[in-house]
Amino acid sequence: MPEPVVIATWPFGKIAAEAASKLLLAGKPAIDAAVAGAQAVEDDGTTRSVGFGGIGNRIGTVSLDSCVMDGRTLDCGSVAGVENIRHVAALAKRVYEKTPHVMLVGEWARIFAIQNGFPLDTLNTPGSVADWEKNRPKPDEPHVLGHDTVTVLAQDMKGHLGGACTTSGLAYKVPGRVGDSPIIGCGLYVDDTAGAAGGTGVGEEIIRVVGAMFIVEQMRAGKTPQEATEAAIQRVIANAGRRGVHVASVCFLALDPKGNVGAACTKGSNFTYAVARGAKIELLKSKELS
Ligand code: SD4
Repeated sequence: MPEPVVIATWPFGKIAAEAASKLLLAGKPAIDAAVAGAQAVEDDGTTRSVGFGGIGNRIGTVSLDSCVMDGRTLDCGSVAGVENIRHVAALAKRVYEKTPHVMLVGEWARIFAIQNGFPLDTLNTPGSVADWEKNRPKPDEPHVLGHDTVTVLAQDMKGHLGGACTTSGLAYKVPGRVGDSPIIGCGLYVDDTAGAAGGTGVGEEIIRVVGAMFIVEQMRAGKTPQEATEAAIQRVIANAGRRGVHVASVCFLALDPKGNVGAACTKGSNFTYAVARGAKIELLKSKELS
């Protein structure tokens, strides 16, 4: 029986990996473990970029994006621009469980949440409001790129893959803006027959390369998870060169059907990620490319 594996973005990925590993070691499916891992970070009020305590948009509203995918069946669900609901990864899962659709957005995603028993919640905390006030850009200043999504990829004891991605998106984003995180194929893609991948960083650049799907298809074609994430980052870098813009912070994770993992990011991203094998969890530093 394969040893369960979890890989999750950023130092708070440890919180996710711990919660996900517990379920995997109890024999639960990868998709449920990934959602539980994402939810543990959504519940952590000190993480300024996910769920409760996430940082607000330009007008101070916390608006959440999430998606989930089950590698066994390609079942996937997604919600975007959701306010006042904390557990958006679980909500994204509910979308494919309860409707024939993949994605719900905005006010109607919130109504769907209420219909499904998710409580209305205040996502701002005193700390997140204070941080928002302290760091807010002036109206004519460019975007402040504060970010950090949690993306969780898991493999269960039956060898199946599952993933979840949840975020409050870029800090101070324009109201209504949606990044890569709730878009299947961009922030997350999971297919038992090829692998799982996910991203964090400036969503506009991840969307431009359809990052997660690109990486999974590279693995399908024979690349290792490490090679596949590096190929995606090279493409992000090439795009910036071609467009004459600076290279944004973009980071990718991947997990193949054999339980091998890989990670790569653009220079200066300072990207760390958690890897759990069985009950052992470690924090690793990603390779940076320029
Ligand atoms: C977004 N990719 O909304 C997200 C933000 C993020 O690490 O990941 N930050 O663009």
